[in-house]
Amino acid sequence: MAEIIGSSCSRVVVGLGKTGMSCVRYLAGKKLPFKVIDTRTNPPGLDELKNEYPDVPVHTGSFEKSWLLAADEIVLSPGIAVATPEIADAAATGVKVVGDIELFCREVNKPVVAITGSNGKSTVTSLLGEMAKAAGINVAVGGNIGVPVLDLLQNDTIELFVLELSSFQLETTHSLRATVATVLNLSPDHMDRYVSMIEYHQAKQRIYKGCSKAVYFKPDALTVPLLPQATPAIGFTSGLPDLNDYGLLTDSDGIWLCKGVTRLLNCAEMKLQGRHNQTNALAALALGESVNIPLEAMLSALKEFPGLSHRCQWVAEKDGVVWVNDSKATNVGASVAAIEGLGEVISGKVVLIAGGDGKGADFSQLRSPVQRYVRELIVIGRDGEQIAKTVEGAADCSHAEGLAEAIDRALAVSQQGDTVLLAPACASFDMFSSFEQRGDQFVVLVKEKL
Ligand code: UMA
Ligand code: ADP
Repeated sequence: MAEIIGSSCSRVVVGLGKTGMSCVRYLAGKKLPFKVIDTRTNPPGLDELKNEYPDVPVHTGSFEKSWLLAADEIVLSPGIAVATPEIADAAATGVKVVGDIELFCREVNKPVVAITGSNGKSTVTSLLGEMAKAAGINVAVGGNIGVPVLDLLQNDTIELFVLELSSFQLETTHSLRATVATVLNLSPDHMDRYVSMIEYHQAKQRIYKGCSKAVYFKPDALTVPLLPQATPAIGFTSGLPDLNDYGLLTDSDGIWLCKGVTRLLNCAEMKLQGRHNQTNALAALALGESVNIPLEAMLSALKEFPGLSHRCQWVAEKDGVVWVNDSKATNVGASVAAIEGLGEVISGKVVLIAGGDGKGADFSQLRSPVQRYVRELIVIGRDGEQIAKTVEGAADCSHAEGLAEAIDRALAVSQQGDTVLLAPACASFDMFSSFEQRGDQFVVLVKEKL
């Protein structure tokens, strides 16, 4: 390993987005030599790289194969798959392929909580960060949530790292050894990048490698850690828990978060809404317990945490109709959770706006919740038509050119007691720059039109 870490290692950073630039800053800060490649002709960090690090060799517009083949180590951004032919060819000749998380793992010497799953990652990551803060712990939160992990290392007073990790990041992570790791749930996502669910599952399972403790969602077999029996594990569930697990108890006075037979908090005291957020709260409690965050601080954070923007976010109410922005529902599982979570508690029905870039998904899981809870499905975007075909007959369906037209249609068909829900089950990239832009536009248009 010494030659991989030392300055004699020939290293190529591939990708100049947020991750690539954090790797550049990190390696330059350590005075380690490296080159940079980005396949885009004008990638985001190029000006900063040229201005701040003029001596670093850079190649843009394609993979410079000769650099890749001559490297000892490629530091690969998550947006580029390890299976990309140019990367795979280099790996086949013995070049090590790592990501920013692996560089972080080589350096970190404080407890690390590692969180993955198809949905709920950002919510659980932020919530756990808030729990740690409430306990007076100097915590750093980062990873796929938007702050590259190497940037977190600049502060040497941090006592605890809470990391959201995507399957893309896990593909290039080999020595995580988290203090506690979790796969929150697993449903199809990124099927344009993975050959099958088996490959996606394998990428997610990498989070458990070498962990001291695992937390998993008992009803979802794909989250069960494939680890030696000796590794301690805590389960959480949406039903009644076993003695040392976390779960939910429904009683005449509401739904309770429980550990074993002990009632911890009535869900009515939380601002987070929906069954999926109740299990997210349980996951955060189990993770927090694993890094010794006092229960009292965790419960006080749970009462205060308002949830994140674009995740089942209340936008407005008019004429008895509530408008909700769940633009972050970028896959089918997330959209189903939102439809069911809201559909179960409202007096009317859901008017659903869905569609966008489906990332190769199979939309058939939407059929049953649409049939049960949706008054009308309004489809938008590139794969809207495919969603409409898949759920045909389950509910009324209409097509809109864009968000503005979809909102007009929702205004026309919604009735008192209904909720109009933007939960696209798709990524946004066919029409918007990000899920945030899609959600922001929805919020602005709804406020204009009501
Ligand atoms: N790209 C190229 N050529 C290159 C390098 C990148 O075309 O040489 C393209 C990629 O295909 C991708 C885009 O550029 O479409 C961005 O990729 P990137 O690897 O440069 O991304 P970063 O800006 O570094 O952001 C990444 C994560 N992005 C991805 O995994 C695609 C961010 O998660 C993360 O917040 C950030 O690192 C900090 O850790 C975003 C995301 O969409 C929010 N993640 C996916 C998800 O949540 O579903 C996994
Ligand atoms: P991620 O970071 O994994 O994308 P978020 O916390 O940002 O997760 O939530 C994304 C979407 O997933 C939300 O809009 C919500 O509808 C849905 N969601 C959140 N938690 C869960 C869960 N535990 N199970 C299923 N869906 C969920």
